[in-house]
Amino acid sequence: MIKDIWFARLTLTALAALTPPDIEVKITDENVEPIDFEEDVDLVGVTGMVMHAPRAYQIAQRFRQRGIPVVMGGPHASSLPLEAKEYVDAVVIGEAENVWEGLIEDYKKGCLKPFYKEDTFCSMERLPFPRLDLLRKDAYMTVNCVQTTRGCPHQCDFCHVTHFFGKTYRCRPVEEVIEEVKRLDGEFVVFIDDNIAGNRHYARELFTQLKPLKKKWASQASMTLTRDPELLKLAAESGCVSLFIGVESLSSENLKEVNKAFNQVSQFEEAMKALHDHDIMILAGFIFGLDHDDEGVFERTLRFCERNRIELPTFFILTPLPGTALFQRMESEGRLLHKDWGQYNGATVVFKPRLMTEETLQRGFNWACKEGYSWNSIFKRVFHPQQRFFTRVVSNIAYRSIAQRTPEGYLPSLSRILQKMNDTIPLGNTRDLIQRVGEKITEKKLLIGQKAADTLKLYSIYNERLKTLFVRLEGSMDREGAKELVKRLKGVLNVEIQKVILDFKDVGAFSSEAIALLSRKGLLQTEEGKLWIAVNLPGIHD
Ligand code: B12
Ligand code: SF4
Repeated sequence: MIKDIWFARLTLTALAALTPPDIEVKITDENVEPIDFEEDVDLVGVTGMVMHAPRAYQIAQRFRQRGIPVVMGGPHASSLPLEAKEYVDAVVIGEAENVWEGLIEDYKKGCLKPFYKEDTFCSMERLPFPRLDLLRKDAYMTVNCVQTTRGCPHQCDFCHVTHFFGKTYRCRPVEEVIEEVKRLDGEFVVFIDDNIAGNRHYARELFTQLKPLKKKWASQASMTLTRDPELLKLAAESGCVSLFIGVESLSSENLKEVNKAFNQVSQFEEAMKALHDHDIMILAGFIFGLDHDDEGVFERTLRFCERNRIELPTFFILTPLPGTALFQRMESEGRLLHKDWGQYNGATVVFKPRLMTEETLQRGFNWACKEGYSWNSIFKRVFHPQQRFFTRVVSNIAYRSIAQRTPEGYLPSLSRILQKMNDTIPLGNTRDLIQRVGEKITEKKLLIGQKAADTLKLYSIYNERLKTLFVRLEGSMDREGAKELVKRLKGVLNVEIQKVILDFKDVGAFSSEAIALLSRKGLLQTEEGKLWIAVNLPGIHD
């Protein structure tokens, strides 16, 4: 038997609980056991995410060949019901709670309809407790899965949840959740919610009532929870030992573009610290391949995880799932490589990235998965005095065994260079700085203040497709700063980079020596076609 390191799926146990008691139900989870295609059954239900669609259709075909009708539901069938209908007898679009009994009645009468869909979301009150008795308990890390809420108040571009469960955040009555938790064996529970802290008031009540049960629990939450010290403390006191947090990207531009600007990059380090201060283990999700990701993203992200001792980093390749805003955008831009759903698994490139090639994205992702679970990286992330040190090491070993199966990857050659390029250059002499002239001069002065007066920050991004390095400069520049800049830029010049664009817009002050040096080295050229192109060049006055 295959042992699933994950927790059991709630989908089919929830569906079994909705089934009238006079009907015998059997659950087969192909993650942990093979399907018996010869089994004597009357009706087959299949579920699956997008990546499971090809397999779900094969399974349906095998049973239908024997004349057994098949019903399909879940994220994929709900997003593409017409496609699913070609392979099955009936499709349940969306939640099953309000349609499943009716469907069974129709089946008994021999008149299954092609589609079942309720226009409203179901009530979260009095949901029957999932039929955990139908699962092979020894096959999972735990079968204690409970759902407290559905939907999410946010609407991230790449996420399927809001489209599927609605923007309205629906909560089960706390007392019903508590009753369900009380009935579970063992001390550990997984709340499979997408965002357990999506409603502060509800979460407060839930955590308060969980406290006396003395259970330990894990779940998912958005980063907003880390900005609420009172709620975070309560979560920890109620038994929270680990949280999956969708960090997604270290670039504000990326986060803005995918409608996740509520994740504030400047607060990430603090957020991770807040979780650790409560001894909450962090499972952080990162997406590679967003439109502002260049070749440096893999190493940058992994080093962030190591610096912040993120216990279990999980890397995904951006995947446009049908039904999401991202899918529509990618499709309208002609960037989808194919619609072979089996490859829409978060580990395979299925679209054209903007700043790098498909191959670089795939190899860089593979590198991050493997390197992230190398002993060296595990050591950096978990080796610090912590109460649950043992759990952290054991979980890393389990993740490492999965990471080892990732195909070989490599770090793109420019990655290291890009990290170096992005380092801040400290200024030695700020006395001779000359303020830049421009409409935003006063604003700029305030913005730069004393902080930027003694540094020059470099933000560079490489477009592998255009073979161009874009460098945005921010702060102020003296002769030493300019010298260091020239040194770094010359260092990046290699066959791969064909053009460097320097953007001076956010440089608030220069020394005249710095300008002279840049000009002498040929870095202030503005003509197209040159190797170096300077934009937003400084006008200065003394
Ligand atoms: C817990 C969870 C996990 C767990 C366990 C997976 C599982 N299947 O339980 C883990 C952490 C392993 C996981 C991993 C992944 N997950 Co996940 N996961 C979830 C989560 C949060 C809850 C699933 C759940 O139990 N829901 C509760 C049940 C009751 O709801 P339900 O499954 O939708 O079922 C209802 C209806 O859909 C319907 N129904 C469903 N199936 C059927 C079948 C029939 C016959 C009928 C009649 C009705 C019916 O009836 C049910 C009751 O109403 C969902 C988000 C969500 N809120 O659903 C994401 C979600 C399912 N995951 C998602 C993704 C993308 C993944 C990953 C691919 C991520 C990645 N890139 O690696 C991996 C895949 C791993 C794998 N190999 O399967 C996406 C799927 C999107 C899509 N369109 O395919 C979701 C929707 C989240 C999202 N952000 O978009 N996941
Ligand atoms: S916060 Fe998480 S669950 Fe909510 S929409 Fe964004 S990605 Fe989806």
